[in-house]
Amino acid sequence: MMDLFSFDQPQRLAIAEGAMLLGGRALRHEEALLAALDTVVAAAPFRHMVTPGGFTMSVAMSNCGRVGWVTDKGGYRYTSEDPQTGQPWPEMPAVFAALASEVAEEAGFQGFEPDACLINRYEPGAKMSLHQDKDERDFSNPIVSVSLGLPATFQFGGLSRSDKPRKLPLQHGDVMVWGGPARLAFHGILPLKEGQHARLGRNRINLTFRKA
Ligand code: MD6
Ligand code: FE
Repeated sequence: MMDLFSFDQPQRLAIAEGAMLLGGRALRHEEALLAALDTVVAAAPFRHMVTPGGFTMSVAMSNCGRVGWVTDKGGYRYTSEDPQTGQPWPEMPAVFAALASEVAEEAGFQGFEPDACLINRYEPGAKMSLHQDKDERDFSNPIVSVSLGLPATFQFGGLSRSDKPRKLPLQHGDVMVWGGPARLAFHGILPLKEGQHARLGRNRINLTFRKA
């Protein structure tokens, strides 16, 4: 049988104008990505941030890169320091930056140089409600999103919150590139199902690369 998500020829799925799923695209870098991830979260540990409305998020977060995305009672924003340690966010590992830039190009977005990588950790039950990524300065840059660990169901909606979202399964190693007319689409993650992943145990990790 043909390997659907082979390393050489990842399955490319057009989700919408400007949004593409490259199935298994990160698998060839699996070991390097996981090692770099360990280094980053040793310096900037996962924490549950609070929304401006006062709710503690079920997803635990960290960041690396020149700036990192944070939320607290003061709002959503990018900061150059980790508010928890007072230190600059860890540098973006070379393997992260290279993957994000290569995959963006494969999806038709040339010259993507992310300066922020938000790292999301989901345990079973954790979810991300429908939202738009709009805290960045320039929406001409795409977003590159790498899924690792337990599978999840991604919801992809339209430009209006009330547009009924499509459901899309995301697996370990899948990469989504998201820009152009899809850049401000509403999206979210349904509550993670219970499971065990060979490398990441009871976790799903998502790396979201952006130009802040
Ligand atoms: C997640 N991802 O996959 C959450 N945002 O855990 C996002 O919120 C996201 O995957 C913008 C573009 C791609 C994404
Ligand atoms: Fe998002």
